[in-house]
Amino acid sequence: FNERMEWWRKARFGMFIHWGVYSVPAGIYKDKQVNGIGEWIMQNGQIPVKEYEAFAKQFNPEKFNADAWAKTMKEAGMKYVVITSKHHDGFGLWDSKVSNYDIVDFAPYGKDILKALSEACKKYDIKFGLYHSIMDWHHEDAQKYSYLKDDPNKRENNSENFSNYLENYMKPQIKELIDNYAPSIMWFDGEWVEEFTHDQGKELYQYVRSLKPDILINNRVDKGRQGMQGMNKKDSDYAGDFGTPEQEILETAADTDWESCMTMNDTWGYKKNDHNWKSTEVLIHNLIDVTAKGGNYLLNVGPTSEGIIPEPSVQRLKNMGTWLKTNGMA
Ligand code: FUL
Repeated sequence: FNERMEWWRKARFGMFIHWGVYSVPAGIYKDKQVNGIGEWIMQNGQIPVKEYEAFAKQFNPEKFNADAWAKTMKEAGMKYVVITSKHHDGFGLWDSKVSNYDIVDFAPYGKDILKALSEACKKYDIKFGLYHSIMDWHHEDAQKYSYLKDDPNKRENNSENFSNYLENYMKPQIKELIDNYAPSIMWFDGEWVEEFTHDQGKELYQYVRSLKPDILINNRVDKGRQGMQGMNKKDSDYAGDFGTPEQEILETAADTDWESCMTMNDTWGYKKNDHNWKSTEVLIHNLIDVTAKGGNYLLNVGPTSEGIIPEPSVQRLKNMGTWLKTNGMA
């Protein structure tokens, strides 16, 4: 365990990327602002699957430049990246063979984003990780019929269907991801859905590890695992290599590995009208605070549907990199 955690413990600073179809509406549905975080617009705006798919049909990030993104990470002093292979909306950023709901088969762009980014990261010596949602609002055996409050087809949570989704859709997708991009990290989320069980979580952890023995897996692979839940050493029945406090920094050092993920404004996925940026000073302070307590800092960017990391984020990352260099830390 210590051996496979070694690079990660030294890494300290990584980039989180929330990117997907939600960057098209960018916080606005039917001319109205939808409250809440941008990548949740499908549920928060109660957008029917068909209408959301229409946004996917417009997702065409022509300005995406994988090399420039990896360079931005490098210059910021970041050592790894975790990007959304699939968020709760179910849309994939790679060419999946078990689904056509992805960037290559469903969107006009038609190019494999994960392939381009993983290759660029290799060039800049940045470790590549994937965020993958267990909850899925698009798959009919997952939450498709339960995320809308008044869906006419609504059905009670159904563990039989859900296992079908897990075994015949999610696991094959994860296998594709590991086979194709050899990620260093699998970062799961959405594990709180009713249908998903603790046993399935433990099994999923073992499955991923069997595919790539040295991969790192966050605690949210298992049931009810927000923040540091289950990271207490006594909970050894729980799966997961590191805890994931979200938008918070632990009060004191922990005796287990942890990573604090945080937004630079108030959303993970891009929202046109969110301009509430943290200052560079605050971000540097957070990085120092987290690392002083033995954690890693996973700082988020939410690129636009054109494929651009918002300028205020790029500026702050540049400033952080300069500060780290000036102070002999990068
Ligand atoms: C949460 C998700 O629901 C958010 O959309 C985001 O991805 C955050 C990092 O984790 O659980």
